[in-house]
Formats: sequence, structure tokens, C-alpha cells
Amino acid sequence: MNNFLKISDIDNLKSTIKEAIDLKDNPRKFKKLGENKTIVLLFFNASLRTRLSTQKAAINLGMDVVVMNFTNEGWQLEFEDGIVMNKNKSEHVKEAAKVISQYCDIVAIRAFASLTDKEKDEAEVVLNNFKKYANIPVVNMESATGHPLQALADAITIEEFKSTKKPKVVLSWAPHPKALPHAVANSFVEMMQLQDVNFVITHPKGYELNPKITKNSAIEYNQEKAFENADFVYVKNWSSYKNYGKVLNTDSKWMITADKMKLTNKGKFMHCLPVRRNVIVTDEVMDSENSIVIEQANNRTYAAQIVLKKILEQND
Ligand code: AN0
Ligand code: CP
Repeated sequence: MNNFLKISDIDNLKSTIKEAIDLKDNPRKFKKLGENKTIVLLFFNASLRTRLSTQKAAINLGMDVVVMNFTNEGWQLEFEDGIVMNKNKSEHVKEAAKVISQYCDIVAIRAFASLTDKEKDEAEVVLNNFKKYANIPVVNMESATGHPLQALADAITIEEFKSTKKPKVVLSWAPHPKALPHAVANSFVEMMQLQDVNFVITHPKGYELNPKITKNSAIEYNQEKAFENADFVYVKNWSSYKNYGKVLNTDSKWMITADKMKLTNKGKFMHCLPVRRNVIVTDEVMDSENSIVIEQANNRTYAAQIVLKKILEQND
């Protein structure tokens, strides 16, 4: 693997999921692979899991890790070409990416959607400019339109917890006071389309995701109907795509409750975290034995580790 920008950068998804699960038996088995290699993690947004699990994955592979927060520590970067830089941006990505490439062997980047400019978000300006100007592999730690490391961890988790050959998986929207990106939902949809699952998306009208991503995945506007016999309920808020970045609905009727989970087939509750308790989901569901969010978060390490392992092997 050269770069990991999207799910399709994984050659053989089925065997990659298996290899990731196998890493758990002996996480440090490949600690020679990353010797004398450095990864830099660049954050343009906040993080807990992505930062720590990617760091842990790199340490398991014997790499050195440096982290930089652009939120308040880095120079404000300019991404536009040919611009007169006389405003608040101090450094161009052209120099920043090349300088970073001299210090490090892999660069991982988190840069969320603006949710104000659909065209710019869909152009993946930050990720693609780093890819263009860096001379080292680039890893996506949640970009404007996707969070493939999360989706890989989700697929690993479903593989581990499924008790039928073809489980029913429901992606449910839930309310949130702030406008959130589409990235996690997009990547989860793309990942489920590649798995042997019966997949249904449920959300209020107006919250349709990009149809180029949902393609022919089933959409059920009645949440309770969607939950019937579900083996996995994957919950996430996102803002409107059509009415780009807008919060159209904060109706607590869409919150995940124990009564709704009773409609499922003892369904496992999943969420990428961070989650707002009693807004997205009740305490009762979060604290129930069917909630697998902690195991899901643990799989972020092995998702990142299998991706970094493949990049290191390619560039050995
Ligand atoms: C982010 C999002 O929805 O994309 C990160 C999730 C992994 N969540 C929040 O901003 C709360
Ligand atoms: N799930 C996830 O990406 O979490 P963080 O935003 O804490 O990294």
C-alpha cells in the first residue's frame, strides 16, 4: 500500500480484516518492521481515539512517533495555489509538506470538513495537497468526506461479534445539537457495501447522504421498522448533505433508547465515539451488555496497525 486515503486503497479487504484480528495475539510481532522509521500525525481537529490508537499502532510496529496539532500550535497553512499570502495564513502547504517529508517517513492527517463549502470539502483540499506535495505516504485520519480507519475498525468489530453468516446491520442517524461531518457515515456505508451483510440506513427526511456514496443501499425512513431484527445498530449523527452542513432536526424521538433496542435481534450497539449520552443514546443503552463501543474503539489500534504495516512493507 502506498497511501491510505480511502477504503479502496486496501487490496484485499477480507484478508486484511483477518490479519488485523490476528495482530491481537501478538501486537509487537512486527516490531522490527518500523525500526528507524518515523511517523508524524498532523491534527487540524481534536481527537482522542485516532491520536492514541494510531500512535499505539506505530509503537507496536517499532516506529518513532511525532505529533503536531495545527489547531493552535502550527502556522496557519495556505492551500490555494498562486495566492497573495497577505492575510492570516503564514505558510504554504507546498513548503510544509516537503519539509515534513524530510523529517518523517509517513504522514497521517486529520482534517475535517468545513461544512460550509461543499465543493472544497469534496475536493479534499488538505489531504490531496499533502498527497501532491509530500514525498512520503499519506494516511487519512478522518478527512472531509471519509474516515476509512474508523470503517476498517468497524468491519473488524462486526466480524468479531457477528453470530450469523449474514447479519442485519442498521446505520441510524441520531440527533445532535451541532453540525457534524458526513465522513464517518460515508465510510461506514462504503464499508458495509463491501461486506456480506443485510444493510439498511435510517434517518429523517432531508438527511440523505451523498447518493454517489449510498448508491443502491436501502433507506428506511421509519427508524423502528429499520431496527426490526437488527444484529448491529450503528449510530451516528451527521448534518444535512442536501442543505449542506445544516442541522434540520434535533428531535429526541430519534435518540437510541432501550425500547428501540428491544425491537432488534439482541442487536449490538455501535458508535465511533465520542458520543453525547442522553442526546444520541440513553445511558441505559450505553451501559448495557449489548453496547460494544469500547471493543470497537480498541479495534482502532489494529485497523491502524494493519494499514501502517502494509505501507511499511511496500516501502521497505
Ligand atoms: C466527529 C465527526 O462526527 O466527524 C469525529 C468522529 C470520529 N465528531 C464530532 O465532532 C463530535
Ligand atoms: N472515533 C474517532 O475517530 O475518535 P476521535 O475523534 O476521538 O479520534
